[in-house]
Amino acid sequence: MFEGHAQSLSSFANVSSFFGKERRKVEGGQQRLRVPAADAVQSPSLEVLTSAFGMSAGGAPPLWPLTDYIISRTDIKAHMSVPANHPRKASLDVRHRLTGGLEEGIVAPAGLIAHGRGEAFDYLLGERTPVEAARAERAAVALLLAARKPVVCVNGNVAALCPGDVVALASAVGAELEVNLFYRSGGRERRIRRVLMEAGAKRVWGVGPRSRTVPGLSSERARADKPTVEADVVLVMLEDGDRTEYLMRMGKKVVAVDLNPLSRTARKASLTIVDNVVRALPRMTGYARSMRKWNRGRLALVYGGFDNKANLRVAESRIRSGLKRRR
Ligand code: PTJ
Repeated sequence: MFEGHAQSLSSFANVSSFFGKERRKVEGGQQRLRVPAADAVQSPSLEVLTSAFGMSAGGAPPLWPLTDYIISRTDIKAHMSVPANHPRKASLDVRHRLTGGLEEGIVAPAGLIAHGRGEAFDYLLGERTPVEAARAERAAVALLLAARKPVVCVNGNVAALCPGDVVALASAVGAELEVNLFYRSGGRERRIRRVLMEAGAKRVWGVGPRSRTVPGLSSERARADKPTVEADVVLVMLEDGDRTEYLMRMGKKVVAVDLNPLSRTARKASLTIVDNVVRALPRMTGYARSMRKWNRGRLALVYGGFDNKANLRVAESRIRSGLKRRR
């Protein structure tokens, strides 16, 4: 939730038409305003907003954090193109997929923070896929190919960063695609489904009201759809928290992609890939294509011989030595 003080609004303003379901009257003075974050990202242009508050777009905006946020959306657009010779172009281009995704109502505002955390780890990894990550990716693909009912879960960050890659991987391993969100709203679910369909998905689950099908889990991530409920192997990406543990309590194997080897998800998953999702997914699709015809016995040799805890220790020590290298 966004919370802010509406300080300089002189008259009533009904914000419900802008921000969806949550209807609040805002009076002058220091009244708290609560707006669902997921709906705020669908917010109107600055002109629409300011005229509704009886101001011109050029006039002084209220001291209102949400307005600052909307102003910054216009700045985002203006600064999206990075010169070809910029030394950090690749990294900035990836960032802009997220800021663009925020603007389109796909990425949750907190997704930008999550990405920043990932970037820090990636920087220490040297922004490339180390050998232990490649090993984990190959083992994960073997596990997914051997699964009876694999599912690939997609959140806002993944949908914005690499929609084509996630669709290609799901198709290469024969997995269902399911939207699973921490900051869940019907609008975000539908927009993410649309992005995946545009990237070539035939069917996307996880859209529409569902009961909480992951027992014990209290966040919105508990609203799993049929493929996750029935899955034997679940691929989760960029989602630290407790869902992995609860899925494992349901008897599933969980594959996690997470640049932080110390995260709760990375530590609890059956198989953890410490790599940037934008590099991991295309590489995994390549492995899947080369292993597609392997029988279950041969696949089992690959994932059965993989030691997740030992691999995580290598990933962690690489990041620690990355800290020394960068000094
Ligand atoms: O779209 P929603 O509503 O489901 O919300 C998604 C976010 C990302 C906001 C939510 O899942 C979240 O808050 O995630 P966390 O708890 O910050 O965890 C994200 C994890 O992913 C962190 O451990 C990051 O280091 C890691 N990470 C971030 N970017 C990448 C990444 N791992 C791999 N590749 C990345 N590009």
